Amino acid sequence: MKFDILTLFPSFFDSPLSESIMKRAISKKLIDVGLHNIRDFTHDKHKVVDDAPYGGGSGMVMKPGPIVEGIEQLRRKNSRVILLSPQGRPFDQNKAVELSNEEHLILVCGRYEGIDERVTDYVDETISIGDFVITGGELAALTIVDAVARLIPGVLGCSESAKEESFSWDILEYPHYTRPAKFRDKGVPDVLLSGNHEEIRRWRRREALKKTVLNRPDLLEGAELEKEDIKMLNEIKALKNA
Ligand code: 4GY
Repeated sequence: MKFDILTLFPSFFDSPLSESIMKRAISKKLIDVGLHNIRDFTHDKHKVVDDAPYGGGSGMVMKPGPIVEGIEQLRRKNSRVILLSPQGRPFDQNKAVELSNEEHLILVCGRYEGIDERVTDYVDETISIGDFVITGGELAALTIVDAVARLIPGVLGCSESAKEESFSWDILEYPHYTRPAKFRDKGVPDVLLSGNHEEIRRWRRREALKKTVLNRPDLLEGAELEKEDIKMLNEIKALKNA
């Protein structure tokens, strides 16, 4: 899969892409990341990419011209062009799976106070990585590259298969433990050392449900739960109320 990134700071991506999984994915040619400076698509002597906002207000706005020219030069028949912005549709694991089936993603990173709204007519969609503001779209683009790349067959080691996570995203993951068996004054739940796989499975499910009730009750709204889950949830709620 090819990613082309339009940014004012192409070097921002050098170090994240030169480590670990991403580095290996690139050297194995499972992914290819092209970096393109939006400033290179200007035509004026001073390579201006921003200007004051119409209507007044503070800060600068990214001009549409250089970004749209960049998109037009990179776009191919099978490209999907994505603008990163807090005003976009929320990114999630389902979207990552969907994007992992594309051949070519063009990711557009903004800076300053915002991007001229007319750019949205030249992108296929606008995506937000969350309800917060970061200083530029670069970290958002990297998040998408990472979440999508790890779903491509061969990118992760065979020990960690990524595809399964997306099937059941209605509850959070169960807690993990590794050696040492005693850390400071904290032990490991006995059941994990018991060798009783059915008990371990039930314990993990219950802990996952507890975490979900506590941290992400919204996930349970649309969840398809087994009879066993509903029984566990009722027990968890009874414990909460006690
Ligand atoms: N959240 N999800 C996000 C962001 C920074 C001004 C437009 C986000 O995707 N991008 O906060 N981006 C802004 C900075 C220009 C992008």
